[in-house]
Amino acid sequence: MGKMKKVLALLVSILIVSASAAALYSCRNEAGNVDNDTTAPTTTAAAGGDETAGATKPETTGGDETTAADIDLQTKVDITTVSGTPGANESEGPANIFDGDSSTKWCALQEGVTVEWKMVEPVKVSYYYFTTANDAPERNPASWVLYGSTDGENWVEIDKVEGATLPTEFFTDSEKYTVDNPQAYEYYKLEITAVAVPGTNVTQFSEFNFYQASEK
Ligand SMILES: [Ca+2]
Repeated sequence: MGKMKKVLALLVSILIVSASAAALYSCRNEAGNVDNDTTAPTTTAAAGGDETAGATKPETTGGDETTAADIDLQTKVDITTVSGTPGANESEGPANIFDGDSSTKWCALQEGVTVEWKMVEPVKVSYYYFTTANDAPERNPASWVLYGSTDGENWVEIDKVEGATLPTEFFTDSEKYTVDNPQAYEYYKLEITAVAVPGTNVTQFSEFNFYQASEK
């Protein structure tokens, strides 16, 4: 009987291992689907500027009905114009906050950093949020000022936040910050004036997500 139990236990173990392997495989498939999905918002966002086109693609807009018509402003950043406090190395520069990829970050070796950029056309920032990076939440932005400009020289303060707490979890979206009475600007500037733990001497985040709400 003891041997029978051992054989049974072995069989059960094999089944569990097989099931786990199957689960892992299906996770990979799901991850693949997620990757596919990440391209969908870009398509949706591109169509967002043209509400008629968006309406003809219910399969891409149906997933997120409340923001389907909002414009993902990352798609309207002229990426060649992004400049600011350099990253710790060439692969961690400020343009990384607009690539829609939480695995790439802007990581600057100081507190008090600035990034400026030009949009391909004037846009209104209705709301925005950050995505944290892959490590070190003490480097998260805690205070910042967002500016807009029509000429890239004269700046208007759009929003100012002090003492915010971003998620300590990695690769995680912050809460949304709403801009009161958004106006159209072609140029934007973001100053991060403090990080979560003063004295860290490093500022980082992976994404600056910003949207123009649909006007109905
Ligand atoms: Ca990124």
